[in-house]
Amino acid sequence: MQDRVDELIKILNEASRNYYELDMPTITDQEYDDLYHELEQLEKKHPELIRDDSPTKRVGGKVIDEFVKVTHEVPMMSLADVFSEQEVRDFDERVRKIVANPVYVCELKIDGLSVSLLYREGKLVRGATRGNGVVGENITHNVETIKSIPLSIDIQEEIEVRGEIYMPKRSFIKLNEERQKKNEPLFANPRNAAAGSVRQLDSRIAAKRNLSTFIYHLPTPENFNIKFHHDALSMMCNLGFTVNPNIKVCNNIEEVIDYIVEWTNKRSDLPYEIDGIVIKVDDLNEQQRLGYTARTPKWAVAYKFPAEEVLTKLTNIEFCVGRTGKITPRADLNPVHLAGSVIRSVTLHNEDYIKEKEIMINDTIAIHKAGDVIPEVVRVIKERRTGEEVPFKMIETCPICGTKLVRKENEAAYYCLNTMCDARKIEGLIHYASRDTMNIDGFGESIIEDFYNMGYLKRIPDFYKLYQYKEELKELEGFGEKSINNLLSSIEQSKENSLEQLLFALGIRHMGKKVAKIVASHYGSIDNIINASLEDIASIPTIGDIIAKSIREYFDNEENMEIINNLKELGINMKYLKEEVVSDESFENKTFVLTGTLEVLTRNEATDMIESRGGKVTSSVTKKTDVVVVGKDPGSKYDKAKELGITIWSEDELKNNLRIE
Ligand code: 3BD
Repeated sequence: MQDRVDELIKILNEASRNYYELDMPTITDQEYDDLYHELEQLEKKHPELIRDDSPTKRVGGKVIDEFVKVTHEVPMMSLADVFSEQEVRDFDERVRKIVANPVYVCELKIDGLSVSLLYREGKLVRGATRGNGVVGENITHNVETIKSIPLSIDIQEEIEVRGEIYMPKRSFIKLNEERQKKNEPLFANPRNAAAGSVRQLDSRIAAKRNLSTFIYHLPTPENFNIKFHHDALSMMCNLGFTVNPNIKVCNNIEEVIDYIVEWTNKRSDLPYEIDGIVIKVDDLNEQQRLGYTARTPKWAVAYKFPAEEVLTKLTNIEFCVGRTGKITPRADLNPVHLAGSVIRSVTLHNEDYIKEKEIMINDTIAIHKAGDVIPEVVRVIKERRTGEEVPFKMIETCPICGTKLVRKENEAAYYCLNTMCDARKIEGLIHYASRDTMNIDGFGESIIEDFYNMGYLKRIPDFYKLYQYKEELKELEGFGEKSINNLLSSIEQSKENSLEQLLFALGIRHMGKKVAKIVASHYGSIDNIINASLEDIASIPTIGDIIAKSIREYFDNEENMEIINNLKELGINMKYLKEEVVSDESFENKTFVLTGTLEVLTRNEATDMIESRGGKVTSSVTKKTDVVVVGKDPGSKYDKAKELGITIWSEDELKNNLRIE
């Protein structure tokens, strides 16, 4: 029996190494599954035969209560970033001041998240995130599910290795497709998807996510008599870790530059994302001589790629009518691949934007992804003009209802002011159902448009009468009993939403998510708002005159009041439901200070989220401060925090701790 178990473990582990590390599958998925199943059955009957390195131990099911902090014996450093060939040469100059003829190792900079793996007596005993470099979090339960990480290695001494956990591009696309189908929020990029997977308490999630690793650092080479970084990489590879095969030992900076050029061009062919090249001095003695700054080694830099950019032809400019009647020009493009997706159109914002960028129809334009998500026009390639270009002309009437458009004072945008315009009504209904408002699952934009055009859904209250047409809807293409039931039940569910969601959903001018929250919590119920005077509304802190006026106007309008009364009759909740504070160890009763510019979150958002988890945000750093969150260009608060030895988080770390993508 033991023999068969041993044999199965050997075959399965080898197959998975061939598949994940060498990219050369040796058995089919079906064969793998069958052998795996056989092993599972044997282990179930004879638990005494279960070995530590059995592949069945990788698929987790354990749920742990919270992340335990771990202190990195050797701190995990940061890397200094450089952005141009010149800065790479400058780095070489600095190195040469200390060592005569440096040899460099170039590595692809994997866009994932750093991990530390600790082995004792040949067994994986701890996996940890980088955290702030000194203190990370214990993620052993998730790390154990990653197939490219060996659970046991052939070395008895304690050894730590470090590397990057990443999600392959294809797995990321597949994951997002699945999430889209389930109407779950999408991950912005593979790195966030990997980070989101690893920071799950339930290891079954990470186990399903197809994560992989590349190992690139041995923090204690002296223990293994290693003299060169490239030898450390070979040793780790021989131990069974996955080391990226595309490393290069370079004898001078010209070879380094060649490597950078080569991979800048080949980067999109890789099955995983890289965001730059890491350049390291190979000789560990020389590394010692070069030393460290407070946060980074002086013997390494990261060359960061410029944001990806592609050229394509702008074939037409169309106009979209928004919920508020705002007209937005949108460019149709010849479809192109850009940073992992196919781009067919890009927003041109408004007339001024098009004029400023001198965009003409049929132009060749360069596009990139702003913040790596939303495509944006970078510039027109005027050298490519052929004479076939057509100047842009702003339309004067609404493309849907034909009403004359107006340009408001001090605004770049034109508006269709016809409140009966079909486009505006459809957009208003889409807004009502969307995630940030009433969050009615299963209602894609095109479904709402179809229902509108078929007459089932003309006004907001109609959502709650759709059940009357259940039989008709079931017959529509793309629908069935099940999807209609799901849709109707999420419509029902939306009746229980809190007042701020409804306020935002109604489409009151200037009523955004934050204002809705403030107004809802101030008044508690919609009746109190309806009965409030203009002055009373305007006296709420942070609510300005313009917003107050627009709220008053909305509720003074008869048609709007009819909608409200209809919704009331239909049983929609119109009271503010106090949010429960989610208790969260990292935030509860802790005092935070934000300094510097945050790039993704606004200050208010960060404050809200910290507070909703039981934390407090204050403005000055004192001994009582628990965490200082440092954005771009931080001021003296950052220095003070370092001086006082207070925990410092980057914006990324804040987001990780908040578990947001
Ligand atoms: C990679 C540091 C040193 C050991 C410090 C030289 C900053 C993320 O492929 N080498 C690599 C990669 C990352 C590295 C080092 N080599 N540090 C490396 C790295 N091939 N991505 N990083 N890191 C890892 C970081 N992470 C989060 C926040 C701040 N810094």
